[in-house]
Amino acid sequence: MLKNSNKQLFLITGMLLVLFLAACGSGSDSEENTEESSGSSVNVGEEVDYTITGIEPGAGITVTTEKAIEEYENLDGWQLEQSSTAAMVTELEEAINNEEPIVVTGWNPHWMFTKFDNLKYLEDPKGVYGEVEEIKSLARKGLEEEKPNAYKLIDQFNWSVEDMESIMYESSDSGEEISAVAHRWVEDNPDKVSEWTKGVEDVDGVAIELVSTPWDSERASANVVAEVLRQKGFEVTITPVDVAVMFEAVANGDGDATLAAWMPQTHADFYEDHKDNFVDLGANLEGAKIGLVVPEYMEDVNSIEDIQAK
Ligand code: PBE
Repeated sequence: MLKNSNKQLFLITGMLLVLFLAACGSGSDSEENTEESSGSSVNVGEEVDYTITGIEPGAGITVTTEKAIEEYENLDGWQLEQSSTAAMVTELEEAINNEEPIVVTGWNPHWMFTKFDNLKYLEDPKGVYGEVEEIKSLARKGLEEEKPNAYKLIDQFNWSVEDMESIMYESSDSGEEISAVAHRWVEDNPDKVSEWTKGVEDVDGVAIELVSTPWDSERASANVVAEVLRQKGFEVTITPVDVAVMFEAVANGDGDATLAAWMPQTHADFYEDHKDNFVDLGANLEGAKIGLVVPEYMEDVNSIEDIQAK
């Protein structure tokens, strides 16, 4: 009996504590809100510790963000926290759940804009991140002569942001592997697939290596094209590597092709370094984008220039 009433007491104290803390929390929240709405200087920089939450060190958007920090005077003293896309998304989710400020590196196609429907790109008056990006296919020199059917198929591969995102959403939603979802996408989209395979002859076990990057967008495209190549009789390997290694591999012939070159801004430096040593097959997707992204509740921050210097 005594035990039970003790438990109850704990329970009641616990509940009171939760209520008390919740009241404190909402109190400080509304204080913040009044400060913001009264237009007084809420220093977002200070609140986020002058840190942009970024992704992997090997990403093009990481290089581009380092450039932005150099070019925008108001980003003086800011740093880019580099970790992984998964860690960045987790931090973004936590910030959104607490309505706290956060500045992240973001891009489309990606499911982050569906999962969080309150994100906005910051204006970029200096154009560091560019307007729109396209994703290009690059082939190694000699591929056209040596494996003409693979070259033709890769050259004809072309799809939309919505196509790519549908695979990314489905996989992030269900937890199913991108390769499995991509496989199904190929079954469900015979019209697109037949455009890509027009004039492509079947082969018997010719090996082909696609070099790619490890992001979901690129896993989607690589797996879709790999599946179509396999249906044509190719033995396909997908090798996910850093952006720098991907460009090197296509340039020195270690890999046959990539479907993952983001241009004209994201991978500009890598492209420039190697452009004499690969064949540019043009865009396979148009309408991609990269930039700095914040939640919409950061109402006073609409442009990169609205961020305060340290
Ligand atoms: N991304 C997604 C990559 C390309 C694909 C924007 C994170 C990057 O290199 O930054």
